[in-house]
Amino acid sequence: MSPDRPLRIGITCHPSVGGSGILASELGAELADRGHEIHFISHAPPFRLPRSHPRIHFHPVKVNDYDLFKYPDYTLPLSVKMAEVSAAHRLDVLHVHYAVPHATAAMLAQSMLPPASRPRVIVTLHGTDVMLLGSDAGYGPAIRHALEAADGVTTVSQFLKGQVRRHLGYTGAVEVIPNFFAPQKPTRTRNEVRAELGLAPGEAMLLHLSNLRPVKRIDLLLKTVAQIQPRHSFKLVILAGGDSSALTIGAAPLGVADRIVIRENVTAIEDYLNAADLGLFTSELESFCLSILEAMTFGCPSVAFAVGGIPEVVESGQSGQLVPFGDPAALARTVEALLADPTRRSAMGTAARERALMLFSADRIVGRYVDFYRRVCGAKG
Ligand code: GMT
Repeated sequence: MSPDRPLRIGITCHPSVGGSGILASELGAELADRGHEIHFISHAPPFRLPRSHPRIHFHPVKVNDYDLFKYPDYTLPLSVKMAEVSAAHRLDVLHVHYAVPHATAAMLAQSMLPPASRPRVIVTLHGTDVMLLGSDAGYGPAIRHALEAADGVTTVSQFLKGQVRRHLGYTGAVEVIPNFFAPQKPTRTRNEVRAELGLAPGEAMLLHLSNLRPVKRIDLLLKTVAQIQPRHSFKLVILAGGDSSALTIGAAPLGVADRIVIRENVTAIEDYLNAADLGLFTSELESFCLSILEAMTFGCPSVAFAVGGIPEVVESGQSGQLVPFGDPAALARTVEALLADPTRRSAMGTAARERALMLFSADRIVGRYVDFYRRVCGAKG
């Protein structure tokens, strides 16, 4: 293969709001901007995928609703669609994000095709596919089998690479390619956004973005907010990728309902990132934490627990502040100290932005995926 020929790449991810789907969509968009032909294969168009781009195509997978099955099956129609798109568009690579069920479907698709027209399969592992499903006896062996059959495996942090061996016993090569963020321009000014959110002059804007799954420990987020003083110095804006009714219910008994503003399924996240003063995250585990990176890109440092791959993203004390897991009081004190010291917060924000651009921008990372694709294609072809 000529080293300059644009690649034909199939991408499959979970299209719902979640880090792996967001990363896969942004990677597809960036690859298309660099001249590669991108084919998304999924049951719905991924969240945040540009709606019209001449080199981005979407191939829907129809999910069955046969009475015969108690649970609808997605893996088989996905694999058939992957094989169909691979053959019709002569794909070089099928790049699947999140192992379950995509790695197995890609493996099946590959084996349905004649050897000469098989795309290379690359699996990017994102987090819970390893740390949760990898240790589930009903999934682990299937995930490991699919990784062994794949042509390339990547993880989004060094931490997650270690977890692949630990949870799955997979000992093959794993390439670490960190997440990246390619922000859009904000569509509104900082003041417009703060007015929309009802922030009073002088009130600091804390920001939390997540899908509110149990691993995000929203219980600890609310306990932290309940301990931040002075009480009227801030509001916490939560961009929720999903139903936030449990969050509202949990806020009332802690007396923090008036400190919290919730927005669900926001697409123009840049408007909010640009208006925020400090990120606040309470996950018990994260392979990376894309949301912290998104905030960093806008010069907004975060306070978080030092878990999983977060210390690879944030240098504590420089580009954000990390505290040991499980101590909301420590998080609250850290937030208070940074809210009280705008000079330090601003220096941290500058360091956060520089680090984000230096290590985790599209320009730094997308080329590493392209090099990896070409290496994997060259190695087999
Ligand atoms: O847990 C989530 O929020 C979703 C999950 C996913 O698969 O979409 O996120 C994982 O992938 C993100 C993108 O690589 C990482 O930034 C998150 O840290 C990771 N989540 C966990 O490891 C729990």
